[in-house]
Amino acid sequence: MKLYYAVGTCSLSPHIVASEAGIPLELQRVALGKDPEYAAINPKGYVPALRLDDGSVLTEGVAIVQYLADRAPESGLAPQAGTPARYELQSWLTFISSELHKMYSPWLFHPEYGEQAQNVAREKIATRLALVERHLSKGGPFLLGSTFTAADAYLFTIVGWSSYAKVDLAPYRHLRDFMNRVSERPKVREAILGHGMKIASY
Ligand SMILES: N[C@@H](CCC(=O)N[C@@H](CS)C(=O)NCC(=O)O)C(=O)O
Repeated sequence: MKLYYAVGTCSLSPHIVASEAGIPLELQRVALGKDPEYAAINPKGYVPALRLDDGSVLTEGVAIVQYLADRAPESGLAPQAGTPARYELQSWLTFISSELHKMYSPWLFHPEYGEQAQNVAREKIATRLALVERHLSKGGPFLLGSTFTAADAYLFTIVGWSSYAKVDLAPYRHLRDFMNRVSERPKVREAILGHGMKIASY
């Protein structure tokens, strides 16, 4: 399988899931917006995309991480389809995608939107992070409890943008503990470095 990725982006999330699942990935770096060949592979133009072994291309991070996790059910990265725990995973993945990912990006990555719009995005993000903080304060240590899942990989990836996006994580002690805990996992570190990124502490 081949992962189309770009440094510093949400394509880190499927990379972490593959690494944790023990699935070897061929990696192809994409120059976002400047790569006509990639536009033919994924007409959406963005990363991530996953070339499957049958040659087809799967897009959307939330679908890709579940596809990868389902290739290694013993990893626990995604609970079995149809179980309440799987719907809980999907609930978190959707929350991270629509309430966090798409609040950080594009809003906080494009200064041309202006400070007022960016501050509105930061306020929204703060209410969402407070919710995650309350959830993790109940013990966690991960979103679904004791097992690291694809939702943790995605949350880690997006919250990892906070310093760049000037989102202050100081009020969220449990979330910062979570970030440090995840970044200490050897397979996560492998994925971060393989993605051309640096390991941070929170
Ligand atoms: N809905 C997509 C969004 C992916 C996305 O926002 N990718 C960003 C990087 S984090 C990107 O490639 N942006 C470039 C663009 O939109 O052209 C997903 O969740 O996979």
